[in-house]
Amino acid sequence: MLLKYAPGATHAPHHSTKEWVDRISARHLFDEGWNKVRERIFENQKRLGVIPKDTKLSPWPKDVLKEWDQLTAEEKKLFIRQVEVFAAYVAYSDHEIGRVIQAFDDLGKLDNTLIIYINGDNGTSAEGGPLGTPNEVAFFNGLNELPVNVQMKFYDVWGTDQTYNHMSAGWSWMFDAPFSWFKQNASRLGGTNQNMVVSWPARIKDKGGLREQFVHVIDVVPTILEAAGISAPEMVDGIKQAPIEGTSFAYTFDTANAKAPSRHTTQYFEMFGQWALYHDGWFLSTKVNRAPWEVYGPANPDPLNNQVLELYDLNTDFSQTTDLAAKNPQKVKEMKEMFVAEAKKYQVFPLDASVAARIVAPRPNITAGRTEFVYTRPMTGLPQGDSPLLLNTSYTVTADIEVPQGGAEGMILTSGGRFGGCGFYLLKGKPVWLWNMVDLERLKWEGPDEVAPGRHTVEFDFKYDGLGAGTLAFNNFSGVGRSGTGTLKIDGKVVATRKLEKTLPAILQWDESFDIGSDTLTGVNDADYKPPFPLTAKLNKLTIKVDRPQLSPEDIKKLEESLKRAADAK
Ligand SMILES: [Ca+2]
Repeated sequence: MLLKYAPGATHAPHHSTKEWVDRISARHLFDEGWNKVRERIFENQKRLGVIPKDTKLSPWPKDVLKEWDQLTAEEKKLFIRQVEVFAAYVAYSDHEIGRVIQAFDDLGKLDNTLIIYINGDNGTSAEGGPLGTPNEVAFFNGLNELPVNVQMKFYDVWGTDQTYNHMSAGWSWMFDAPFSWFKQNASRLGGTNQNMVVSWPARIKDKGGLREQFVHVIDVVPTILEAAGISAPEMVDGIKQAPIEGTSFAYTFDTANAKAPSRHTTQYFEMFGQWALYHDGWFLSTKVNRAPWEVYGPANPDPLNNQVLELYDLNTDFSQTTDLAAKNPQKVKEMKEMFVAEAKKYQVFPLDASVAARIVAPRPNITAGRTEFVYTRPMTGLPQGDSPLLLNTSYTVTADIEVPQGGAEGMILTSGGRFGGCGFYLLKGKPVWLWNMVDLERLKWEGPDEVAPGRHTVEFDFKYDGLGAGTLAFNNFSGVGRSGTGTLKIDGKVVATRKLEKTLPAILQWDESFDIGSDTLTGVNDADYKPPFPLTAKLNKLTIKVDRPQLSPEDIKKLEESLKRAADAK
């Protein structure tokens, strides 16, 4: 029997229960701040023997993150709340994992059960930015430093369904001790090095033993196969399988092999154009050139070569603190060639250092090449990727409805939800178009009168002012998130007009769907209605026309010139 238990924890949003948050808060674990607590974690790691005694604690990144003593009282209060909610989430999920293991014990099966416990697949995430955020959807729309006074409005509901919360990156750096940097930084051990616990009482006799062999997460499957005494299938349902690429670490189970050399000798790492190569204890790494919260702005145009390369000897330098590249230029050259070979072998090329531009870039889907979408009946649950995207474009949404005697209410069309999205609905009979600007502001167009009984056309038209997502191909963000003017009409007559100075540039709340005739999960405006908010008028037809901006030859010329200037400046 194989069980893979993978909770959402501790990915953002950090959602625990009040019981766990109260339990953690009562312990005041973080009151001394991230610098002091980090030093304590480091001392504990040495005391427990999980890091070598001579490990150096990587320095605090003063140019990127403030030291705790530099913070205001309000910042400290907010950040402690953020980390207590995160810690409650960790403790809560750890408790639930304990229940799963207990269930095997209750069955009398624990002795002959192999348990592999990995509490992350990367370092701690820093996508909350230096200040944390009550809403990660805001982060992915470029609002990566929400002022503390804005965040304090969410203090009491932090970690509940009213927030899509993440913590300050100061805590993330702390949790990655003794290493530096975070998830996304594939060239730093703070972005990749995780502890792992393996238990199998019937087979592993070295209870409490420590192992330091280099092991990668891709080694888990070969280890399970070896433990179970089976080999990977060559064919599944008539389809030839790709080879398993990891190396079993079952040899480390034997006490005699406690100090055996690692059998996994070479491994590449890459994410968003930051890369590294491990080989026999040596570690070639690109110098970090972008903090994980810096997702907008031009990307490194040549992530393979436009890098500062650093070299570490992890045999003697556990925490990647002493750069030996200048002393070993030949080794650097050889390892870069080895990275290129590994990257070719495992389909890593082409390297792409862009982040936000990749989020915005259209994926192959059913909407490709279409400009008009007609829906003839209510439906829910359409993934946003298969629905017309209304960002960075002009569009017209037209609903042909029949209002019964006594009037109607309910959702005509919605996409996204509480943390960012749009809605087109009848509220106490009046038509409303609403843009939820990542839960910080709600921009509303509302007709002054109820739509009378009978057949009507309700329409929302938006004229976008920017050049659109086409500028991203030139490493240029000027086309997205720009202004535009929305007009709400009933039977062709204008009832509300409003100009937006800015629009959402990247993404709606990603775990909500595109719904017609009702609203699933969260609503875009809790003040107006509660989902599912079914439409009580009859929907004859809903038409969405999208008029995406096209770059003119002059626009393209200008963008090419600015791209060339940027490249020359490097
Ligand atoms: Ca919804």
